[in-house]
Amino acid sequence: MDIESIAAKLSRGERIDAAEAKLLWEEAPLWLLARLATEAKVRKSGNAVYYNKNFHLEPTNICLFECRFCSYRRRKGEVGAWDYSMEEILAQVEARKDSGATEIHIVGGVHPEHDIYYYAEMISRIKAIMPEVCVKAFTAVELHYMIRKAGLSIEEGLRLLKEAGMESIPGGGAEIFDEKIRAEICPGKCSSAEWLEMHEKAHRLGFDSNATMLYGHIESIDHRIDHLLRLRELQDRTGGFNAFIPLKFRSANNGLEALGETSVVDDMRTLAMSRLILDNVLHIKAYWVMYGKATAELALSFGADDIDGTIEDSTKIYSMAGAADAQPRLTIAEIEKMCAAAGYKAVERDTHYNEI
Ligand code: V47
Ligand code: SF4
Repeated sequence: MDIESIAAKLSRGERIDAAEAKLLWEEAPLWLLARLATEAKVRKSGNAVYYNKNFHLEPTNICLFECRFCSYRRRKGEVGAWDYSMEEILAQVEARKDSGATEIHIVGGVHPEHDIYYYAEMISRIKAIMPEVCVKAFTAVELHYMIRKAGLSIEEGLRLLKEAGMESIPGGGAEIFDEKIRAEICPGKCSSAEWLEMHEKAHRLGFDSNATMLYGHIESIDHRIDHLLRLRELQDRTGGFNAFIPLKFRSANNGLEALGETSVVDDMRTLAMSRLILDNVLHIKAYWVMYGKATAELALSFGADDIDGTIEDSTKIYSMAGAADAQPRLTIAEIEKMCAAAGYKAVERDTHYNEI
């Protein structure tokens, strides 16, 4: 096994195993990863780079977990905590109902008192205001907690939310699947097996979803490869993942601050290797709110074919962890310019990647 033969295999569209991925990840020159990832991207999405018009709702940052990488969570009553009422959330939707958004992404802390019936009501009242919008809501971690708390089976809980109008599940909460690393960075949170089970059951009930990986903290390349292979294995069985999103650990204001942040070169290698290992996932998202605009543009030469949303990315997860823009905004003209500079065409999509 050498780099040249692995590269030839990838160019023929063949799958690589863990050992081949490790050699490539650790030793291939950067230009080769860019070339191979670009070939794989073009096979899947031609000259398109996707974006969508969405906005975020973050009902609360009160959370009963204490993930060490999180800059966002607060205890009830602590300075910086928020917990919007139902009426306040609906007012946020009302204010943006004519914005042209096709997606609302709802995510937040795991609040000990808000239950699944409260969130089902929230979704159905949002849909009454914006009937056409796609609600992409709750990480597997939030879902796992609210469904178990209600004493429901996973299927019963997911069906309840589906009937309320939820269509898709975001990719958060995956972190790193390796059990030892997971126990170090986010003890007590739903396990890797439970995260994967939630997505598998959701796919079987007709939801589609995304998957993420939090990298650049205490994990090794082997842990990243293991994470990607567990996703590839599930995708082989269900085909329900739309996109994979590598999430770069941002170090400000959290329990892992002393680690600092990984390099942009590591970001590019991680994007390219995600594209090459996940041969059965159509889209790789370079989430510009986390990378910043310049790095997101660079990512388009390393296999990414999606840059997520526009309109107003009101998420506070990244600004509170030190990402560059406190009020992130990207106009459509900027997106078009960014994609053209990378040699691609910006294409608007909905949550399910139908072109608009
Ligand atoms: O699970 C928290 C991550 C995730 C930090 O599905 C951090 O379209 C870096 O999953 N540094 C939530 N990352 C956000 C998320 C997401 C974002 C955009 C699009 C989609 C999608 C999903 O944020 C958490 C965690 O992995 N996170 N703190 C931090 N300091
Ligand atoms: Fe809570 Fe999510 Fe932060 Fe973990 S990452 S502490 S689950 S808000």
